[in-house]
Amino acid sequence: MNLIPAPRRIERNGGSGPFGGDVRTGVDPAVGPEAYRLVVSSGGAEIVGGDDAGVFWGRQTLRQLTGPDAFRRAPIERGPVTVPYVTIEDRPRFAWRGFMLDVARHFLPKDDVLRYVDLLAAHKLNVLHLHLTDDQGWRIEIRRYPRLTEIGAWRKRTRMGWGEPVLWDERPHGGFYTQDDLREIVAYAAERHVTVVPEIDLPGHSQAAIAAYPELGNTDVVDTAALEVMTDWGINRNVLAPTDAVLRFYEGVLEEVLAIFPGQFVHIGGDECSKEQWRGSPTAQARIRELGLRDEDGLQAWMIRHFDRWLAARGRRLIGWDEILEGGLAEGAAVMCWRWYRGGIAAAEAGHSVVMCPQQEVYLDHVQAHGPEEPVPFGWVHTLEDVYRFEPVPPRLAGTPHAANIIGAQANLWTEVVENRSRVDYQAFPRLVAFAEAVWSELPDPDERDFDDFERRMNTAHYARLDALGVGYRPPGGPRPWQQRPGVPGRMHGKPRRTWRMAD
Ligand code: TNX
Repeated sequence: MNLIPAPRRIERNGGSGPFGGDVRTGVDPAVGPEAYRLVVSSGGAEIVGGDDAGVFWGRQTLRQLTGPDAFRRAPIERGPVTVPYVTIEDRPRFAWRGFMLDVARHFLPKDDVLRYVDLLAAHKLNVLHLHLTDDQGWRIEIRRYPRLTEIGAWRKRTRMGWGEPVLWDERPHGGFYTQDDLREIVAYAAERHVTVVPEIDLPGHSQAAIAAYPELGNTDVVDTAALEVMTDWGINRNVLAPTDAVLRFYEGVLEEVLAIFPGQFVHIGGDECSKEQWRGSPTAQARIRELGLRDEDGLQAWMIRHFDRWLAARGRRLIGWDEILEGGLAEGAAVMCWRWYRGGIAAAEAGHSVVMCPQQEVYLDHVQAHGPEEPVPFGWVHTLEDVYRFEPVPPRLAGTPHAANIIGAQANLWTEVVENRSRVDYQAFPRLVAFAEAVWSELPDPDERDFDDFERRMNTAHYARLDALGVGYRPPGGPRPWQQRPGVPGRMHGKPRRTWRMAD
């Protein structure tokens, strides 16, 4: 059977027969969260889920059993569908099975986001993390601060690729989601048991906000009124000022965010905050002294802790990139570990929930094969097989009580070199399929995993499902001519990347 992600237990009841679409469903909490039992027989299909999500995942499995055409948007006339008679018992390994889309570097229209919700659901992935703000664009309507999108959602031009020669796409770029668009995305996702996690990145990655409201920046060291929405890539010096006015401003932003996104977690970024301006800013230095902090890192930690408490007081939980660990975190806050495994291990050992998304393993903006024909090659090479062998629980935590703090994992797709839906498809697929199996299925240790079997299931069924879905994946033989970007430079990282054994 060619199911992906592989279910925990399959029993063949012998034979197969036509399927007329008869599905009976029920919920029995004893089955467990997100778990299901699917029985297919000559009498039709029966799905008992531990909850509504379990029933829904059971339906996704049944859909795969009925063949690739089930993934088209409407039935095509091809005669009766034959299904194997089976009993399947299945449940996810992790509660957080996520995918991050960076809609800040390149805006992705609402319709494309909704389509990704469908693609995640078909693979039993259940978290869509939207990276909504960055130096290069602010993508969420905030009614009390209209300039965030009037100014912050648009940039004059865009750096093409990330290396030499320096090339520009001279067309202005931008876009944003209205609050109603986002409510629609949240509701559409909820119908498919996908939670949308919004990210408002602070105090770094904030130049688009500063371009809109110059008083948010370090006005005593730079002329922030002259700043524009950033047009190229990399870690940026222009960060938020550590003032009360800035805290109040972002509380205002987050109040509107909370009203749109009902989920437990709110992501406040916290990554890659340059300390250069704070070192030179009399205002920042006075703040450090006044708060009795050691240095600029303490200042960043103080800002993060402020929002940690602010969110907790409103019944939500903060999640942020692993830099937020550096100043000590309140109970309840969660960490997204992107720099190797170290931060995730420390956070899990300190009792925090951790989502593993190491860039050395599951960054889908990174290139997926060697070779000159790969479009705008960036990062390390993560092949389909590498992603299939991704293990969220590092060896040092395996078998310890801290392992339970690894609540899941996430594949991240940054979009500096990924400018539209077809490039997103190319980077995400097929690797997101391997990721889905790594976070749903109970797989052995990385080196023991049967990648040949996974590849067989891809070749005999899953590429046909992706074709039916209209996904512009990277074919196993390499990019099609129109998927290449000759002449647009990338930026490859140097070090080798197989890391899971080096995790601690
Ligand atoms: C690091 S991951 C970043 C992003 C970049 C990405 C490129 C993280 C928290 N920060 O801002 O887009 O690398 O791979």
